[in-house]
Amino acid sequence: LPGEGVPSAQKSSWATFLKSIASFSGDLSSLTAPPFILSPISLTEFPAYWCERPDLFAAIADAKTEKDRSIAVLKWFISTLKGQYTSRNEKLGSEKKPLNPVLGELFYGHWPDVNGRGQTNLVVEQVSHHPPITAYYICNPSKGLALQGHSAQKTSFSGGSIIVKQIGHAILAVDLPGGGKEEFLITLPRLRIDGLWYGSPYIELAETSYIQSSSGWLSTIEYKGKGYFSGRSHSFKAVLTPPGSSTAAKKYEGVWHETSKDLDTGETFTDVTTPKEEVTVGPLENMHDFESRKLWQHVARGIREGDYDAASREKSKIENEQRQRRRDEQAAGASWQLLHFEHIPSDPVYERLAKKFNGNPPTEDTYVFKHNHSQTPSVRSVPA
Ligand code: CLR
Repeated sequence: LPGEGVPSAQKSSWATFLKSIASFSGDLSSLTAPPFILSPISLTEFPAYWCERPDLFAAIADAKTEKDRSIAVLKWFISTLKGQYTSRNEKLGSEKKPLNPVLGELFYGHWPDVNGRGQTNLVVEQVSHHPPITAYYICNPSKGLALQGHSAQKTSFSGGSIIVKQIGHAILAVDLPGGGKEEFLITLPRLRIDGLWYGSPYIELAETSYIQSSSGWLSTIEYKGKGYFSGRSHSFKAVLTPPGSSTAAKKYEGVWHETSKDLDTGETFTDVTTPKEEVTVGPLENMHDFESRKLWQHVARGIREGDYDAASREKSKIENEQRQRRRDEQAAGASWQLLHFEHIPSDPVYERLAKKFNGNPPTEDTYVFKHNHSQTPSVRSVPA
């Protein structure tokens, strides 16, 4: 039934919210939504989804050939999708509206070294507030792996769904045993947020995303939902093509939230029915004021405990403090300095790799991580 997932006291405010998104395109984060749809988690925590299968991430470094590394990257990438796009439904009952990070918000975490896979470190910084842009760096120094990316969204409304175009890309750099690096450009799929009418939103992926290796191997991943070629939600097909050829060397098919298989051998390719490993985060007492969980703690508590007046009071405090900061900066003729990332107008790695598969756009800006691998576990020195 329409509005089924909406608490009765919030039905009219949900209807108002839907009307406002229908007549709106751009930055959804600024729209006021009814309390039941609010998540106590900030968008700066989302990059952790990239590494909740740290073994699959580490396995990329153990592959021996260009082809096998491309297969390992594809396998790891597909295995992140369930966490990226369905975990709020599993944890919070439906897709929710995340907290909109403040400029300079930080999120640090790691996944411990288990069985020689090496420790993986995560650094996230909100590098823009208007529009919201989140930059991240994930590395496993002992395996010579580093993922750097940034994420923004352009939203529109169509046929009762929110369409989210992901802006940004990720580059995975793999140190090769004989020296040198192999690089992978990862583009991001389009999202459709369905179930709005019922008040229980969920994500479906659409269209195509790519993983282009500097070695020339290319993965093309096609996403479909219910009622398309497979009739199942969260379906995908992936083909891996060798350098300079469009003839598939490998084909995979399945559902990204459960399992998929290698179409030639029939063997299982991905299986995410086993538990994932959530990121380890240090204690709140040791956090700087700008670290996400500390910054939002009172808002998050209000949302979790259903005390929405407290949540909105605390949120206003943060927003007012931010506005004051911007005014002070302007008066001083200063601007906010990013801590871990540097903005560059055009990413040379993106440009070089996008050219190989006629990627669109041909160039993109990026946020480069300023430190090196070995610094990531201790980058928690934040200016006052
Ligand atoms: C952020 C980058 C991650 C993958 C990801 C998953 C869910 C997306 C999120 C990104 C961006 C913000 C998002 C969210 C789902 C809902 C939310 C689009 C792309 C919007 C802002 C909230 C809409 C409100 C409805 C739920 C009513 O790697």
